[in-house]
Amino acid sequence: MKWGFRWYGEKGDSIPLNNVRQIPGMNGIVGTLLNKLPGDVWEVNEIQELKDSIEKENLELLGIESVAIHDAIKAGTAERDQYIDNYIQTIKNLSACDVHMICYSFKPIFGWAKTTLNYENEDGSYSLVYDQSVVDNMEPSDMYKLIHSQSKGFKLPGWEEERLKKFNSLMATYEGVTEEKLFENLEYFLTRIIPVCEEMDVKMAIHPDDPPWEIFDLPRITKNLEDLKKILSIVDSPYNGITFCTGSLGADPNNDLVEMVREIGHRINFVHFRNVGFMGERKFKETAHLSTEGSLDMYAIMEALVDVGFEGPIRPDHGRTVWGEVAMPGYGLYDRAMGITYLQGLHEAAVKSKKAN
Ligand SMILES: [Mn+2]
Repeated sequence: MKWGFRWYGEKGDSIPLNNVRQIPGMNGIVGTLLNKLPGDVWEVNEIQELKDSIEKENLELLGIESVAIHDAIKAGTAERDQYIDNYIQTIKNLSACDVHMICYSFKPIFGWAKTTLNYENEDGSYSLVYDQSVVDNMEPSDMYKLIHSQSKGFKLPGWEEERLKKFNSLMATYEGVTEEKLFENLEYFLTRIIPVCEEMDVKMAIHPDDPPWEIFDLPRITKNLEDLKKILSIVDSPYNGITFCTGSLGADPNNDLVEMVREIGHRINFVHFRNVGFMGERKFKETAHLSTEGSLDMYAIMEALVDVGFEGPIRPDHGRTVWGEVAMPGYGLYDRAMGITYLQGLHEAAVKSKKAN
């Protein structure tokens, strides 16, 4: 596995790359260009600049998270072809810079949602929490206000203010887009881009829904094993793969993560590793990464990944905010560093126990 860390760039992240470099066993960064809006072409010189800044610290650019999909593609409007052309150009430009993995999601409007970004745990650390009962009592547009009021001034991925300004027209864009329609639009997109990905050696990795159920009546098509299998069958290619996000899929207790890895592990192109703690019906918090701190069996998941021979990039996903750190909610240095050290330990144990048996 390639051990990675999500990093938002010199201007967008509070954490100096050198600090990431000091985490034991770290191989690289999953990076992004924060100035890019969905639909923009990522130019070679911009990608190269990002790559150079990472390589200067002896780290590798393991992939991009995310190259966002324009709403015209997701909603299937008349302008989609031009944006797919742009996307294809970005794939080619990434390949020209020797970058080979793109994490993306295909979710209308809300990429991820939480209701509390700074929930205080008993030990004084802070977690992100999702509570469906809060969402049930609010308007979709209020979700933006709720998230922004808690972002501590950080620009949060997927909650760009530029999109908020166009919120009503965005909602209108998705009018009539059912789950079936959204799936067809993904099919249209993948059918066009995957042949290019194959040629360019760039692996796509779709991120599951967070939370993995419908919110505000917007369709969701990456919620469970059935959904993911359906997506993988659109184009039967290793380049059409998934981001296995344990915290997203694991928020639904009906999702058996070990079974998922065993069934579709050969198509996992990227792993997000984090734990969640169930607090009630459709209510959960993002805990520390350890199995004992949350509801998921992290060792069993790691063991399954080792068993299926996963060799791609893996990173600790959202952590708590601890030790008084001032950081983007979910993306502090300390708890994610503890998280990756723990998951490297799980990995070593799983590999050695497999050899012993
Ligand atoms: Mn994730």
